[in-house]
Amino acid sequence: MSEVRSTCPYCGVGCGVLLKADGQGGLDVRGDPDHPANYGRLCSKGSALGETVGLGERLLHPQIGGAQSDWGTALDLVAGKFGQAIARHGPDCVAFYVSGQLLNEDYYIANKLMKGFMGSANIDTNSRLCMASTVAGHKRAFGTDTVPGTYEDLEEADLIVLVGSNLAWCHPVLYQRVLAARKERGTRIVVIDPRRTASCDMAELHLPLEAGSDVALFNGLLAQIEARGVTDAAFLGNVDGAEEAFAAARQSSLEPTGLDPALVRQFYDLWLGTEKVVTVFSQGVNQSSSGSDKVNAILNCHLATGRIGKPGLGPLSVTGQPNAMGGREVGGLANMLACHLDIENAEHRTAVRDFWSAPTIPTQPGLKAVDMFNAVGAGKIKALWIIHTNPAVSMPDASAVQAAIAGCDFVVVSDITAQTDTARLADVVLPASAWAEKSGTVTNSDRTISRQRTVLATPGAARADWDILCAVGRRMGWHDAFDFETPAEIFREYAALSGVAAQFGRDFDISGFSDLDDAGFDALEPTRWPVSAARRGGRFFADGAFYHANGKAKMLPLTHRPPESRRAPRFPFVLNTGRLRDQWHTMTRTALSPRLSAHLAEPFLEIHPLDAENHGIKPNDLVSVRSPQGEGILRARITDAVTRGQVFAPMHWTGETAPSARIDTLVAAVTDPVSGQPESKASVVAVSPFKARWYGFAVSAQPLNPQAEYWARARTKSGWRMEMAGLKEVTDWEAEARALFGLPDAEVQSLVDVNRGSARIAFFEEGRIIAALFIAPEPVAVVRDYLAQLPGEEQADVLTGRPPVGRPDPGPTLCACFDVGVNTIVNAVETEGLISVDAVGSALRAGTNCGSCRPEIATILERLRHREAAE
Ligand SMILES: Nc1nc2c(c(=O)[nH]1)N[C@H]1C(S)=C(S)[C@@H](COP(=O)(O)OP(=O)(O)OC[C@H]3O[C@@H](n4cnc5c(=O)[nH]c(N)nc54)[C@H](O)[C@@H]3O)O[C@H]1N2
Ligand SMILES: Nc1nc2c(c(=O)[nH]1)N[C@H]1C(S)=C(S)[C@@H](COP(=O)(O)OP(=O)(O)OC[C@H]3O[C@@H](n4cnc5c(=O)[nH]c(N)nc54)[C@H](O)[C@@H]3O)O[C@H]1N2
Ligand code: SF4
Ligand SMILES: [Mo]
Repeated sequence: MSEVRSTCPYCGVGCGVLLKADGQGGLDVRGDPDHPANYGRLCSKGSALGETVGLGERLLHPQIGGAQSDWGTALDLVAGKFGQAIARHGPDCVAFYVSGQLLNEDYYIANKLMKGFMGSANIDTNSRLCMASTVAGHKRAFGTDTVPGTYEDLEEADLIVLVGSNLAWCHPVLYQRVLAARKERGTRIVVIDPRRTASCDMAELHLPLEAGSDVALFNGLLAQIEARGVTDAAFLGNVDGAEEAFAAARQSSLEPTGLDPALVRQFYDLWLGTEKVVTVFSQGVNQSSSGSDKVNAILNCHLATGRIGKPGLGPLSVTGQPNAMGGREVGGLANMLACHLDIENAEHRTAVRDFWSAPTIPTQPGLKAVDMFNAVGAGKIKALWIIHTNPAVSMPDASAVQAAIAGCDFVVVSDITAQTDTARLADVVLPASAWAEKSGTVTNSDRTISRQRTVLATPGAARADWDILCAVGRRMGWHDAFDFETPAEIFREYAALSGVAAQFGRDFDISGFSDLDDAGFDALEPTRWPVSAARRGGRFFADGAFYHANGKAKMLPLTHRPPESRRAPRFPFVLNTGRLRDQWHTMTRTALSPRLSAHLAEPFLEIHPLDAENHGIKPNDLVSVRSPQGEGILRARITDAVTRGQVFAPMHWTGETAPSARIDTLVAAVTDPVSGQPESKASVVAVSPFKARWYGFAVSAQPLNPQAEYWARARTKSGWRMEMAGLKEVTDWEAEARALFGLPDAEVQSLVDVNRGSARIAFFEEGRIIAALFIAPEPVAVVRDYLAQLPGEEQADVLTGRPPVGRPDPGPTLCACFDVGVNTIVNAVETEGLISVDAVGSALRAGTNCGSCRPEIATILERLRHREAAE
């Protein structure tokens, strides 16, 4: 079978992949050398895609009330319940909560069904938690939500400023492109982030600003732009509001940033002195109660200097999800219509309604995510359909969201697995086909539309998301409007609608695709919009033509506002949250890969050494974290990567993987007043040691059944590994272990010291280890990565908890592509005298495929160099 060209289903870089079914249910994956997003590169997550397509946890049939059902029954029920709710309580009593991971075709249909036919604008998306502040900021500045530049700008820039973006881990292929260009032209990198991240390793400067103070920092830059005369007077002729913006910037103080003024001056000098500057921004900007203002503070500086839309310069919002951008184009948010048309504009509404021959169209924006789940909790939403997202984990105040979903009259979830915190609460769970089975299009961060193509057969009764939505639309009586048989037909209709939008002067125009035939759709090459008779691709705004009614851009006068939640004696820390290199959101796919699970196998809380000391927290302790919303337990990671008063935790763990580490149960549901985007990065918490009676580490060939205050499990090549800790007194550890592993009769070896409270227990089948448990009264000291490999092996002396002499312990996996552990790298550096990342690559292959681990290898080299220097 030949390779199929498709697009990676994870981040908004939108890398092209070449896929080949391996005939055993898996996939061989490599980067598409011809795709303009990645030119053959892939990151660790993309490279491991083949490990995540197994059917072990797939949902294969519709479920009603937890029992298997069939499509006819399930679709009738869904259509009936939505229809009855609308008939009884009006259209605004129903809602869809969808996702930036839907394909354009799925998204277009969801939006059409809700806005044009059910008659409400209550369709919002997880992009509200992700891109909403950028959408609002773009619209306020440009009069349209359009990313001006392209990825090539990253290669042509002389200065790249990463604001609230951990590009090295979250958009790794773009980061690789930046590093490659840096080799050639010496591109300088500045990182603006309260936390020192992997993206700082190659940076000239890192500005660890106080959480939420970006407006103050960029106001300061704008004041300097004016003071030092770096403005572009001709360009400012196309910009309204400059005087007011400069005046506000002059009044602004740098104090809220908490930064060393000398460091700030260095940054300003670089920015002012470098024409070709790209300011990349992401969730450290968007996920804030002043998120929209942060975006405009950045855009102000680019507008004032005319540094926009030309090669190598401009603001660049990097999108998170594979189709975050497409969602903004199809009208996936509650406050917009498709194709950049506005819900508040009567002419736009009429045009869309006529185009769809729709019975209705809402005149008001619908509920934004946080308000939507509040309305669900208040009983105002009678029927809710959640598609391709896991809000019981990812929404702020997640326990309240969980309770709201559980209490709603009728909840439908479309997912590829029923084993998510959200699906477990649904009345109906519908089996969706997964990315490798689907066909359609996605739009990436630089407006490039790419195809996802089918490479695997859809298993069981699963169906594509657009197909499920259309089936419900038809059953509700709108046969013609939802009579689609292929994604190509939907794409053509969508493209034709964009032609209507273009008549209103909107920039999103792909009308050039409205008569693309099926073969053309199949063969569609990655294409940057617009695609119309008038223009194709390219950059926006260099010519000073904007999309406000008068054709100008707008600069905004801005004032710093601190995060809504304030530190107080009861809650002395700011809780920052974000992503890890090898996990994707709520882990339903990446956690299926042992390689990806090996990088960081347990949830954690980063805390500064002095704060840890003051709060009695020692390395490897568990910590109890409390906020006004909830509480959790995580592993302490003591590091000066965070500043004092700040703690950081990853967002990924769930009720399925580590129930006490669902970080959004701690996050306050505070939002930006303009965009409605939650402040996911600045809640307040208190932290104290969690004193368990016992601590445990387990490995097992089979899934485990833990019962403890704290547990976190991860997949390994040979099964599972798990950390545990509990308060319950246990007198018979062997019985406890048998229950945990579900092994009532297996052959056992054990070493139990009742007085000390320690136990080491291993189970065997035909001489092979099938499970082992290590218990101690303090955090267990065993060689975890070695033990994790043991299930299935014959190893007599497992109870020592460490490898026998002569068997090296590779340590935690650093290079996921070639499975190279930290210890292996340290050992090679020390014994072979390797001095560069490339030398490590030549010796061990580590870092030579996707490159995602290169920053971490650099850190190891740096650390060893320091140690040598100190010795
Ligand atoms: N590996 C991986 N990659 C991903 C994803 C994933 O789940 N895993 N998800 C994708 C998605 S949907 C998204 S949206 C993107 C997100 O990509 P990023 O935005 O790069 O990722 P985050 O880790 O959420 O946050 C970025 C940084 O913002 C910083 N920050 C916090 N508060 C502030 C502040 O007040 N000011 C500033 N300047 N910075 C602050 C945090 O310390 C953090 O390092 O990643 C995409 N890529
Ligand atoms: N504290 C904190 N919270 C955050 C963030 C943060 O930085 N900090 N970031 C926010 C951001 S930017 C984002 S984007 C969200 C992400 O949060 P979510 O969207 O909730 O997370 P995912 O795990 O991506 O959820 C996707 C779901 O879709 C399912 N799925 C996979 N493929 C398909 C398919 O083809 N069809 C269907 N129907 N379902 C499928 C998956 O199994 C999974 O259950 O989290 C937000 N929450
Ligand atoms: S950078 Fe990685 S996760 Fe993002 S699209 Fe490319 S391969 Fe996929
Ligand atoms: Mo996101």
